[in-house]
Amino acid sequence: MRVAQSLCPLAALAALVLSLSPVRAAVSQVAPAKPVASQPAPAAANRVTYVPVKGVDYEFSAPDQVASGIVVFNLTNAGADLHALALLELPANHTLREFLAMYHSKGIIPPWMPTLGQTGPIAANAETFLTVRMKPGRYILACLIPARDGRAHTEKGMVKLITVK
Ligand SMILES: [Cu+2]
Repeated sequence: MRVAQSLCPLAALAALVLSLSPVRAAVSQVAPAKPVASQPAPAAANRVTYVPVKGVDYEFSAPDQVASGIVVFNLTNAGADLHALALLELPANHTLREFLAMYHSKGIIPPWMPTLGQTGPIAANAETFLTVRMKPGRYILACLIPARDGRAHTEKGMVKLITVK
């Protein structure tokens, strides 16, 4: 009964609108906005961003900045050696230089550096994908594969700092 009562003014309004064509035109212009308002736009957190990453012997070519949300990294191997993509978070109080120093001297990823994900190694002309949810901050793309001479690919330059906004 309460529903019927609350609908009565709407029915009266509808009748009024139908009897006044200029008003009806105004209402029909406003109407399309209603579904948009009732369905909230996807949150920035669920925005999906495609990020091509080209790996060569020995560096990454990738954008310096990436939008936060769901990020799809597409690594393509344009070199001759095997390459992989590891995604590491660089906390605000640490530097890329610190990461490289520890990784090259001790062969470990610093304990203060979270790993978001890593692809397997891929051969020349192959591709692979890494999908992660990223919040704003600084991150490092690194190829953690040792070269034939035993030196890390990062040591040869296969590391890149990116910023997520
Ligand atoms: Cu590599």
